Amino acid sequence: MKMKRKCANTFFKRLLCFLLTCVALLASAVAAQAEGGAVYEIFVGSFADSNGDGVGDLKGIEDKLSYIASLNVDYIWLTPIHPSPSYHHYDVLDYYAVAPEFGTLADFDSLVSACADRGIGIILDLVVNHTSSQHPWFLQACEDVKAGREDSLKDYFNFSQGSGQHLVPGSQDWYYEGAFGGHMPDLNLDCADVKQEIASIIAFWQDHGVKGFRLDATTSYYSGDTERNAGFLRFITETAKAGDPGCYVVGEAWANGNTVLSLYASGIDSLFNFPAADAEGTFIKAALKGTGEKAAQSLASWNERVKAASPSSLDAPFLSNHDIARSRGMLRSDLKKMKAAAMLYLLMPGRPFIYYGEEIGMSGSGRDENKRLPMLWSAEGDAYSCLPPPDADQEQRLTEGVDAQAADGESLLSMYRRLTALRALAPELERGVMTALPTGEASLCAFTVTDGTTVAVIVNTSSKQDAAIDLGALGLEKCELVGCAGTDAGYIAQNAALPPVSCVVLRFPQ
Ligand SMILES: [Ca+2]
Ligand SMILES: [Ca+2]
Repeated sequence: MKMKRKCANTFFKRLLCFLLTCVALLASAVAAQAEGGAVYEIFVGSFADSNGDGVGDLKGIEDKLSYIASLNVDYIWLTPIHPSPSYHHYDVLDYYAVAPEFGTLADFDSLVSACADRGIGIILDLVVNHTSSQHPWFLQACEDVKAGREDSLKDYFNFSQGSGQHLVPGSQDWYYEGAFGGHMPDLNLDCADVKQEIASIIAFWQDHGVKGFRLDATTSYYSGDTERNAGFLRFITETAKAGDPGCYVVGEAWANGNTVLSLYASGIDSLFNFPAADAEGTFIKAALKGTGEKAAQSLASWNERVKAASPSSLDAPFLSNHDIARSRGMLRSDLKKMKAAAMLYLLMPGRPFIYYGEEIGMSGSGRDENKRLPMLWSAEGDAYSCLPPPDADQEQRLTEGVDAQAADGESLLSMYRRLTALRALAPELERGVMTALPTGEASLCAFTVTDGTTVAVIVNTSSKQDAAIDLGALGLEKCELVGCAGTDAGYIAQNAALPPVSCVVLRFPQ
Protein backbone atom coordinates (compact mmCIF):
# COMPACT_ATOMS: atom_id res chain seq x y z
CA MET A 1 0.00 0.00 0.00
CA LYS A 2 1.21 3.48 -0.83
CA MET A 3 0.35 6.48 1.21
CA LYS A 4 -1.67 9.16 -0.54
CA ARG A 5 0.32 12.22 -1.53
CA LYS A 6 -1.94 14.55 0.45
CA CYS A 7 -1.28 12.64 3.65
CA ALA A 8 2.42 12.64 2.94
CA ASN A 9 2.50 16.41 2.49
CA THR A 10 0.56 17.02 5.70
CA PHE A 11 2.77 14.68 7.56
CA PHE A 12 5.94 16.21 6.13
CA LYS A 13 4.94 19.74 7.11
CA ARG A 14 4.13 18.69 10.65
CA LEU A 15 7.30 16.77 10.75
CA LEU A 16 9.43 19.80 9.95
CA CYS A 17 7.61 21.82 12.60
CA PHE A 18 8.22 19.32 15.31
CA LEU A 19 11.59 17.93 14.42
CA LEU A 20 13.62 20.55 16.27
CA THR A 21 11.31 20.36 19.28
CA CYS A 22 11.77 16.62 19.36
CA VAL A 23 15.53 16.86 19.24
CA ALA A 24 15.47 19.30 22.14
CA LEU A 25 13.07 17.09 24.10
CA LEU A 26 15.22 14.07 23.44
CA ALA A 27 18.30 15.80 24.77
CA SER A 28 16.56 17.00 27.92
CA ALA A 29 14.99 13.60 28.57
CA VAL A 30 18.37 11.94 28.39
CA ALA A 31 19.85 14.43 30.83
CA ALA A 32 16.99 14.30 33.33
CA GLN A 33 15.43 11.34 35.06
CA ALA A 34 13.78 8.96 32.62
CA GLU A 35 10.05 8.47 33.00
CA GLY A 36 8.37 5.25 32.09
CA GLY A 37 11.83 3.85 31.62
CA ALA A 38 13.21 0.36 31.79
CA VAL A 39 14.77 -1.73 34.56
CA TYR A 40 18.33 -3.02 34.28
CA GLU A 41 18.92 -6.45 35.80
CA ILE A 42 22.42 -7.00 37.16
CA PHE A 43 23.79 -10.41 38.10
CA VAL A 44 25.98 -8.84 40.74
CA GLY A 45 28.98 -11.18 40.72
CA SER A 46 29.43 -10.89 36.94
CA PHE A 47 29.00 -7.18 36.29
CA ALA A 48 31.85 -4.97 37.48
CA ASP A 49 34.73 -5.88 39.79
CA SER A 50 36.17 -2.84 41.56
CA ASN A 51 38.94 -4.51 43.59
CA GLY A 52 40.49 -7.07 41.27
CA ASP A 53 39.34 -10.24 43.04
CA GLY A 54 37.41 -11.33 39.94
CA VAL A 55 33.97 -11.01 41.57
CA GLY A 56 31.63 -8.21 40.62
CA ASP A 57 30.68 -5.97 43.55
CA LEU A 58 28.58 -3.00 44.64
CA LYS A 59 31.40 -0.49 44.29
CA GLY A 60 31.90 -1.71 40.71
CA ILE A 61 28.23 -1.07 39.96
CA GLU A 62 28.50 2.43 41.44
CA ASP A 63 31.58 3.12 39.32
CA LYS A 64 29.66 2.04 36.20
CA LEU A 65 26.54 4.09 36.96
CA SER A 66 27.05 6.55 34.13
CA TYR A 67 27.00 3.60 31.73
CA ILE A 68 23.80 2.23 33.27
CA ALA A 69 22.22 5.70 33.22
CA SER A 70 23.01 5.94 29.49
CA LEU A 71 20.32 3.27 29.04
CA ASN A 72 17.72 5.65 30.54
CA VAL A 73 16.63 3.18 33.22
CA ASP A 74 14.41 4.01 36.18
CA TYR A 75 15.55 1.07 38.31
CA ILE A 76 18.36 -1.40 38.76
CA TRP A 77 17.40 -4.91 39.92
CA LEU A 78 20.24 -6.54 41.80
CA THR A 79 20.25 -10.34 42.06
CA PRO A 80 20.61 -11.32 45.75
CA ILE A 81 23.35 -9.37 47.54
CA HIS A 82 23.22 -11.29 50.83
CA PRO A 83 25.77 -13.75 52.24
CA SER A 84 25.32 -17.18 50.68
CA PRO A 85 27.33 -20.36 50.16
CA SER A 86 26.67 -20.26 46.39
CA TYR A 87 27.99 -17.97 43.65
CA HIS A 88 24.43 -17.02 42.61
CA HIS A 89 23.34 -16.12 46.17
CA TYR A 90 19.78 -17.46 45.77
CA ASP A 91 20.21 -19.45 49.01
CA VAL A 92 20.47 -16.77 51.63
CA LEU A 93 22.35 -17.03 54.94
CA ASP A 94 21.45 -13.61 56.36
CA TYR A 95 18.78 -11.34 54.91
CA TYR A 96 20.05 -8.31 56.83
CA ALA A 97 23.62 -8.28 55.53
CA VAL A 98 25.67 -7.72 52.39
CA ALA A 99 27.87 -10.59 51.19
CA PRO A 100 31.51 -9.70 51.96
CA GLU A 101 32.58 -10.43 48.36
CA PHE A 102 30.03 -7.81 47.19
CA GLY A 103 31.05 -5.18 49.74
CA THR A 104 29.60 -3.69 52.91
CA LEU A 105 26.34 -2.14 54.00
CA ALA A 106 28.11 1.22 53.69
CA ASP A 107 28.90 0.38 50.04
CA PHE A 108 25.24 -0.42 49.54
CA ASP A 109 24.15 2.89 51.08
CA SER A 110 26.63 4.66 48.84
CA LEU A 111 25.26 2.93 45.76
CA VAL A 112 21.67 3.78 46.71
CA SER A 113 22.62 7.40 47.18
CA ALA A 114 24.55 7.63 43.90
CA CYS A 115 21.60 6.01 42.09
CA ALA A 116 19.14 8.43 43.71
CA ASP A 117 21.22 11.34 42.38
CA ARG A 118 20.51 9.99 38.89
CA GLY A 119 16.84 9.27 39.53
CA ILE A 120 17.43 5.51 39.62
CA GLY A 121 15.90 3.26 42.29
CA ILE A 122 17.34 -0.03 43.54
CA ILE A 123 15.21 -3.18 43.41
CA LEU A 124 16.37 -6.01 45.67
CA ASP A 125 15.76 -9.68 45.03
CA LEU A 126 13.55 -10.97 47.85
CA VAL A 127 14.14 -14.72 48.09
CA VAL A 128 11.71 -15.95 50.71
CA ASN A 129 10.39 -19.21 49.30
CA HIS A 130 13.47 -20.80 50.82
CA THR A 131 16.67 -20.07 52.73
CA SER A 132 20.08 -21.69 52.64
CA SER A 133 20.29 -25.01 54.49
CA GLN A 134 23.10 -23.28 56.43
CA HIS A 135 20.85 -20.40 57.56
CA PRO A 136 20.84 -20.23 61.38
CA TRP A 137 17.03 -20.54 61.33
CA PHE A 138 17.24 -23.89 59.58
CA LEU A 139 20.13 -25.20 61.67
CA GLN A 140 18.20 -24.36 64.85
CA ALA A 141 14.91 -25.69 63.45
CA CYS A 142 16.55 -29.06 62.67
CA GLU A 143 17.80 -29.30 66.25
CA ASP A 144 14.37 -28.30 67.57
CA VAL A 145 12.47 -30.83 65.49
CA LYS A 146 14.82 -33.65 66.44
CA ALA A 147 14.53 -32.73 70.14
CA GLY A 148 10.74 -32.41 69.88
CA ARG A 149 10.81 -28.82 71.22
CA GLU A 150 7.42 -27.21 70.80
CA ASP A 151 8.12 -23.53 71.42
CA SER A 152 10.84 -23.37 68.78
CA LEU A 153 11.91 -22.50 65.25
CA LYS A 154 10.62 -25.79 63.85
CA ASP A 155 7.53 -24.03 62.51
CA TYR A 156 9.75 -21.88 60.27
CA PHE A 157 10.12 -24.77 57.81
CA ASN A 158 7.93 -27.58 56.50
CA PHE A 159 8.92 -30.71 58.40
CA SER A 160 7.21 -34.06 58.12
CA GLN A 161 7.71 -37.34 59.92
CA GLY A 162 8.04 -40.74 58.28
CA SER A 163 8.39 -39.51 54.70
CA GLY A 164 9.25 -36.36 52.78
CA GLN A 165 11.65 -34.77 50.31
CA HIS A 166 14.92 -34.46 52.25
CA LEU A 167 16.04 -36.22 55.41
CA VAL A 168 16.90 -33.87 58.29
CA PRO A 169 20.65 -34.28 58.95
CA GLY A 170 21.20 -36.57 61.94
CA SER A 171 17.58 -37.77 62.00
CA GLN A 172 16.15 -41.18 61.07
CA ASP A 173 12.58 -40.17 60.34
CA TRP A 174 12.23 -36.38 60.06
CA TYR A 175 12.12 -34.84 56.59
CA TYR A 176 11.84 -31.32 55.21
CA GLU A 177 10.52 -29.69 52.05
CA GLY A 178 13.10 -28.27 49.63
CA ALA A 179 11.51 -27.71 46.25
CA PHE A 180 14.82 -26.60 44.71
CA GLY A 181 16.98 -29.21 46.49
CA GLY A 182 18.19 -30.09 49.97
CA HIS A 183 20.40 -26.98 50.11
CA MET A 184 17.32 -24.73 49.83
CA PRO A 185 14.75 -25.65 52.51
CA ASP A 186 11.32 -24.10 51.87
CA LEU A 187 10.13 -21.66 54.51
CA ASN A 188 6.72 -22.29 56.09
CA LEU A 189 4.89 -19.21 54.81
CA ASP A 190 1.91 -19.91 57.08
CA CYS A 191 4.07 -19.32 60.15
CA ALA A 192 3.25 -15.94 61.73
CA ASP A 193 6.88 -15.50 62.87
CA VAL A 194 8.16 -16.11 59.33
CA LYS A 195 5.76 -13.50 57.98
CA GLN A 196 6.96 -11.10 60.68
CA GLU A 197 10.58 -11.80 59.63
CA ILE A 198 9.71 -11.03 56.00
CA ALA A 199 8.05 -7.77 57.05
CA SER A 200 11.17 -6.88 59.05
CA ILE A 201 13.46 -7.65 56.08
CA ILE A 202 11.37 -5.42 53.82
CA ALA A 203 11.37 -2.60 56.38
CA PHE A 204 15.12 -2.94 56.97
CA TRP A 205 15.96 -2.48 53.28
CA GLN A 206 13.38 0.25 52.78
CA ASP A 207 15.17 2.10 55.60
CA HIS A 208 18.29 1.72 53.46
CA GLY A 209 16.57 3.39 50.51
CA VAL A 210 15.45 0.37 48.48
CA LYS A 211 12.65 1.35 46.06
CA GLY A 212 11.39 -2.05 44.99
CA PHE A 213 11.50 -5.81 45.38
CA ARG A 214 11.68 -8.61 42.86
CA LEU A 215 10.05 -11.69 44.35
CA ASP A 216 11.81 -14.94 43.57
CA ALA A 217 10.04 -18.23 42.81
CA THR A 218 6.50 -17.11 43.62
CA THR A 219 4.87 -20.20 42.09
CA SER A 220 6.79 -22.29 44.65
CA TYR A 221 5.45 -20.41 47.68
CA TYR A 222 2.72 -23.05 47.75
CA SER A 223 3.65 -25.32 44.85
CA GLY A 224 0.70 -25.85 42.54
CA ASP A 225 -1.68 -23.64 44.55
CA THR A 226 -2.17 -20.41 42.58
CA GLU A 227 -4.80 -19.03 44.94
CA ARG A 228 -2.57 -19.32 48.01
CA ASN A 229 0.40 -17.99 46.01
CA ALA A 230 -1.70 -14.94 45.09
CA GLY A 231 -2.61 -14.55 48.76
CA PHE A 232 1.05 -14.47 49.77
CA LEU A 233 1.89 -12.04 46.96
CA ARG A 234 -0.83 -9.80 48.34
CA PHE A 235 0.71 -9.99 51.82
CA ILE A 236 4.16 -9.01 50.52
CA THR A 237 2.83 -6.27 48.23
CA GLU A 238 0.71 -4.72 50.98
CA THR A 239 3.58 -4.94 53.46
CA ALA A 240 6.00 -3.26 51.04
CA LYS A 241 3.52 -0.50 50.17
CA ALA A 242 2.63 0.10 53.82
CA GLY A 243 6.32 0.92 54.35
CA ASP A 244 6.60 2.98 51.17
CA PRO A 245 3.51 3.62 49.01
CA GLY A 246 5.78 4.12 45.97
CA CYS A 247 7.54 0.79 46.43
CA TYR A 248 7.54 -1.25 43.21
CA VAL A 249 6.90 -4.99 43.52
CA VAL A 250 7.51 -7.41 40.64
CA GLY A 251 7.13 -11.16 40.85
CA GLU A 252 8.74 -14.10 39.12
CA ALA A 253 6.02 -16.55 38.11
CA TRP A 254 7.63 -18.74 35.47
CA ALA A 255 4.34 -20.21 34.38
CA ASN A 256 1.73 -20.23 31.64
CA GLY A 257 -0.28 -17.13 30.82
CA ASN A 258 -3.37 -18.09 32.80
CA THR A 259 -1.36 -18.67 35.97
CA VAL A 260 0.44 -15.34 35.57
CA LEU A 261 -2.87 -13.56 35.01
CA SER A 262 -4.43 -15.24 38.07
CA LEU A 263 -1.57 -13.98 40.23
CA TYR A 264 -2.29 -10.38 39.17
CA ALA A 265 -5.38 -10.66 41.38
CA SER A 266 -2.94 -10.17 44.28
CA GLY A 267 -2.60 -6.48 43.39
CA ILE A 268 1.15 -6.84 42.74
CA ASP A 269 2.53 -4.13 40.41
CA SER A 270 4.07 -6.46 37.84
CA LEU A 271 4.69 -10.08 36.97
CA PHE A 272 7.30 -10.89 34.38
CA ASN A 273 5.79 -11.56 30.98
CA PHE A 274 7.25 -15.04 30.61
CA PRO A 275 4.87 -16.00 27.77
CA ALA A 276 6.43 -13.27 25.57
CA ALA A 277 10.06 -14.04 26.56
CA ASP A 278 12.55 -16.75 25.67
CA ALA A 279 12.99 -18.63 22.38
CA GLU A 280 9.30 -19.51 21.96
CA GLY A 281 8.02 -16.14 23.15
CA THR A 282 6.34 -13.45 21.09
CA PHE A 283 9.33 -11.07 20.82
CA ILE A 284 11.93 -13.55 19.59
CA LYS A 285 9.54 -15.25 17.18
CA ALA A 286 8.41 -11.95 15.68
CA ALA A 287 12.00 -10.70 15.34
CA LEU A 288 13.13 -13.97 13.77
CA LYS A 289 10.28 -14.33 11.30
CA GLY A 290 9.33 -10.69 10.80
CA THR A 291 5.78 -11.33 12.02
CA GLY A 292 5.15 -7.99 13.68
CA GLU A 293 1.42 -7.79 12.99
CA LYS A 294 0.74 -11.08 14.74
CA ALA A 295 2.89 -9.94 17.68
CA ALA A 296 0.90 -6.70 18.04
CA GLN A 297 -2.37 -8.61 18.20
CA SER A 298 -1.11 -11.13 20.73
CA LEU A 299 0.58 -8.50 22.93
CA ALA A 300 -2.46 -6.19 22.87
CA SER A 301 -4.64 -9.10 23.91
CA TRP A 302 -2.21 -9.95 26.72
CA ASN A 303 -2.11 -6.36 27.96
CA GLU A 304 -5.89 -6.17 27.90
CA ARG A 305 -6.09 -9.27 30.08
CA VAL A 306 -3.43 -7.94 32.47
CA LYS A 307 -5.34 -4.66 32.89
CA ALA A 308 -8.59 -6.57 33.37
CA ALA A 309 -6.98 -8.69 36.09
CA SER A 310 -5.52 -5.65 37.86
CA PRO A 311 -6.13 -2.15 36.46
CA SER A 312 -3.24 -0.52 38.33
CA SER A 313 -0.69 -3.11 37.18
CA LEU A 314 1.93 -2.80 34.50
CA ASP A 315 3.27 -5.57 32.30
CA ALA A 316 6.98 -6.49 32.61
CA PRO A 317 8.25 -7.50 29.17
CA PHE A 318 11.77 -8.91 28.73
CA LEU A 319 13.76 -11.11 26.36
CA SER A 320 15.93 -13.04 28.73
CA ASN A 321 17.18 -13.17 32.32
CA HIS A 322 19.74 -14.99 34.45
CA ASP A 323 17.81 -18.27 34.13
CA ILE A 324 17.26 -18.07 30.36
CA ALA A 325 19.71 -18.44 27.48
CA ARG A 326 20.97 -15.18 25.98
CA SER A 327 18.73 -13.90 23.18
CA ARG A 328 21.75 -13.64 20.88
CA GLY A 329 21.69 -17.40 20.27
CA MET A 330 17.93 -17.45 19.75
CA LEU A 331 18.34 -14.66 17.19
CA ARG A 332 21.21 -16.48 15.44
CA SER A 333 23.72 -13.72 16.22
CA ASP A 334 21.96 -11.60 13.57
CA LEU A 335 22.41 -7.93 14.50
CA LYS A 336 19.31 -6.87 12.58
CA LYS A 337 17.13 -9.40 14.34
CA MET A 338 18.62 -8.44 17.71
CA LYS A 339 17.69 -4.82 16.98
CA ALA A 340 14.16 -5.81 15.94
CA ALA A 341 13.68 -7.76 19.17
CA ALA A 342 14.94 -4.74 21.13
CA MET A 343 12.46 -2.44 19.37
CA LEU A 344 9.60 -4.77 20.24
CA TYR A 345 10.17 -5.21 23.94
CA LEU A 346 11.59 -1.78 24.71
CA LEU A 347 8.59 0.01 23.19
CA MET A 348 5.95 -2.19 24.85
CA PRO A 349 3.54 -0.80 27.42
CA GLY A 350 4.58 -1.51 31.00
CA ARG A 351 8.11 -1.64 32.37
CA PRO A 352 10.65 -3.51 30.23
CA PHE A 353 13.51 -5.37 31.90
CA ILE A 354 16.95 -5.39 30.26
CA TYR A 355 19.19 -8.24 31.42
CA TYR A 356 22.75 -6.90 31.64
CA GLY A 357 24.72 -7.69 28.49
CA GLU A 358 21.63 -8.06 26.29
CA GLU A 359 22.19 -4.48 25.14
CA ILE A 360 25.55 -5.45 23.67
CA GLY A 361 24.46 -8.87 22.40
CA MET A 362 26.35 -11.15 24.78
CA SER A 363 26.22 -14.92 24.26
CA GLY A 364 25.52 -17.77 26.70
CA SER A 365 23.35 -20.87 26.81
CA GLY A 366 23.21 -24.33 28.31
CA ARG A 367 24.08 -24.49 31.99
CA ASP A 368 23.08 -21.56 34.15
CA GLU A 369 26.64 -20.31 34.67
CA ASN A 370 26.90 -19.63 30.92
CA LYS A 371 23.87 -17.31 31.11
CA ARG A 372 25.74 -15.23 33.69
CA LEU A 373 29.08 -14.64 32.00
CA PRO A 374 31.11 -11.51 32.80
CA MET A 375 29.93 -8.21 31.34
CA LEU A 376 32.12 -7.51 28.32
CA TRP A 377 33.32 -4.00 29.04
CA SER A 378 36.08 -4.35 26.47
CA ALA A 379 37.46 -7.10 24.28
CA GLU A 380 40.92 -5.83 25.25
CA GLY A 381 40.15 -6.40 28.92
CA ASP A 382 38.97 -3.78 31.35
CA ALA A 383 39.94 -2.94 34.90
CA TYR A 384 36.41 -3.94 35.96
CA SER A 385 36.25 -7.30 34.14
CA CYS A 386 34.99 -10.20 36.28
CA LEU A 387 35.92 -13.85 36.16
CA PRO A 388 33.26 -16.25 34.84
CA PRO A 389 31.13 -18.10 37.39
CA PRO A 390 32.81 -21.31 38.49
CA ASP A 391 31.71 -24.23 36.25
CA ALA A 392 30.84 -22.06 33.25
CA ASP A 393 31.76 -24.15 30.21
CA GLN A 394 31.28 -21.56 27.47
CA GLU A 395 33.36 -18.57 26.52
CA GLN A 396 31.91 -15.22 25.50
CA ARG A 397 31.38 -15.24 21.71
CA LEU A 398 30.71 -11.51 21.46
CA THR A 399 33.86 -9.73 20.36
CA GLU A 400 32.86 -6.06 20.56
CA GLY A 401 32.55 -4.85 24.13
CA VAL A 402 30.92 -1.75 25.58
CA ASP A 403 33.84 0.48 24.59
CA ALA A 404 33.76 -0.46 20.90
CA GLN A 405 29.97 -0.39 20.67
CA ALA A 406 29.70 2.97 22.40
CA ALA A 407 31.88 4.40 19.64
CA ASP A 408 29.80 2.80 16.88
CA GLY A 409 26.51 4.49 16.02
CA GLU A 410 25.29 1.32 14.27
CA SER A 411 25.95 -1.00 17.22
CA LEU A 412 23.32 -2.81 19.25
CA LEU A 413 24.26 -0.69 22.26
CA SER A 414 23.64 2.52 20.31
CA MET A 415 20.24 1.14 19.28
CA TYR A 416 19.36 0.31 22.90
CA ARG A 417 20.28 3.84 23.95
CA ARG A 418 18.22 5.32 21.13
CA LEU A 419 15.22 3.16 21.97
CA THR A 420 15.28 3.83 25.70
CA ALA A 421 15.64 7.57 25.01
CA LEU A 422 12.69 7.32 22.64
CA ARG A 423 10.69 5.49 25.30
CA ALA A 424 11.43 8.28 27.75
CA LEU A 425 9.63 10.67 25.36
CA ALA A 426 6.46 8.57 25.51
CA PRO A 427 5.47 8.25 29.17
CA GLU A 428 2.09 6.91 28.01
CA LEU A 429 3.91 3.62 27.49
CA GLU A 430 4.24 2.97 31.22
CA ARG A 431 0.61 2.59 32.27
CA GLY A 432 -1.39 3.11 29.11
CA VAL A 433 -3.92 0.84 27.43
CA MET A 434 -2.67 -0.92 24.30
CA THR A 435 -4.68 -1.43 21.12
CA ALA A 436 -3.34 -3.18 18.02
CA LEU A 437 -3.47 -1.18 14.77
CA PRO A 438 -4.52 -3.15 11.69
CA THR A 439 -1.93 -2.14 9.10
CA GLY A 440 -2.44 -5.05 6.75
CA GLU A 441 1.36 -5.45 6.63
CA ALA A 442 2.53 -8.72 8.17
CA SER A 443 5.88 -7.31 9.28
CA LEU A 444 4.50 -4.23 11.05
CA CYS A 445 3.99 -4.38 14.80
CA ALA A 446 1.71 -1.34 15.14
CA PHE A 447 -0.31 -0.30 18.14
CA THR A 448 -1.56 2.67 20.11
CA VAL A 449 -1.14 3.22 23.83
CA THR A 450 -3.48 5.60 25.63
CA ASP A 451 -2.98 7.14 29.04
CA GLY A 452 -4.80 10.47 28.74
CA THR A 453 -2.91 11.17 25.51
CA THR A 454 -2.30 8.54 22.84
CA VAL A 455 0.92 7.46 21.15
CA ALA A 456 1.26 5.13 18.20
CA VAL A 457 4.23 2.77 17.94
CA ILE A 458 5.08 1.19 14.59
CA VAL A 459 7.94 -1.30 14.27
CA ASN A 460 8.97 -2.91 11.00
CA THR A 461 10.22 -6.31 12.17
CA SER A 462 11.32 -7.43 8.72
CA SER A 463 15.08 -7.49 8.30
CA LYS A 464 14.78 -7.38 4.50
CA GLN A 465 11.68 -5.51 3.27
CA ASP A 466 10.37 -1.97 3.53
CA ALA A 467 6.85 -1.81 4.90
CA ALA A 468 4.39 0.79 3.63
CA ILE A 469 2.23 2.67 6.10
CA ASP A 470 -1.08 4.11 5.04
CA LEU A 471 -1.16 6.86 7.65
CA GLY A 472 -4.53 8.14 6.49
CA ALA A 473 -6.19 4.74 6.67
CA LEU A 474 -4.86 4.30 10.20
CA GLY A 475 -5.99 7.75 11.31
CA LEU A 476 -2.40 8.79 11.95
CA GLU A 477 -2.04 11.60 9.44
CA LYS A 478 -2.41 14.34 12.06
CA CYS A 479 -0.01 12.78 14.53
CA GLU A 480 3.17 14.47 15.62
CA LEU A 481 6.45 12.67 15.37
CA VAL A 482 7.85 11.76 18.79
CA GLY A 483 10.90 10.02 17.40
CA CYS A 484 12.23 7.13 15.43
CA ALA A 485 15.06 4.62 15.36
CA GLY A 486 16.66 2.65 12.56
CA THR A 487 15.54 5.30 10.10
CA ASP A 488 15.46 9.05 9.85
CA ALA A 489 12.34 11.14 9.96
CA GLY A 490 12.76 12.44 6.43
CA TYR A 491 12.69 8.98 4.98
CA ILE A 492 9.41 8.22 6.72
CA ALA A 493 7.87 11.47 5.57
CA GLN A 494 8.85 11.11 1.95
CA ASN A 495 8.28 7.45 1.40
CA ALA A 496 5.64 6.67 3.95
CA ALA A 497 7.37 3.38 4.39
CA LEU A 498 9.51 2.03 7.14
CA PRO A 499 12.84 0.50 6.17
CA PRO A 500 13.75 -2.94 7.52
CA VAL A 501 14.27 -3.02 11.30
CA SER A 502 13.11 0.49 12.07
CA CYS A 503 10.46 2.07 14.22
CA VAL A 504 8.58 5.28 14.72
CA VAL A 505 6.62 6.71 17.64
CA LEU A 506 3.87 9.25 16.91
CA ARG A 507 1.54 11.17 19.19
CA PHE A 508 -2.06 12.00 18.42
CA PRO A 509 -3.04 15.65 18.70
CA GLN A 510 -4.94 16.49 21.88
CA1 LIG B 1 35.33 -7.61 43.55
CA1 LIG C 1 7.42 -23.12 49.10
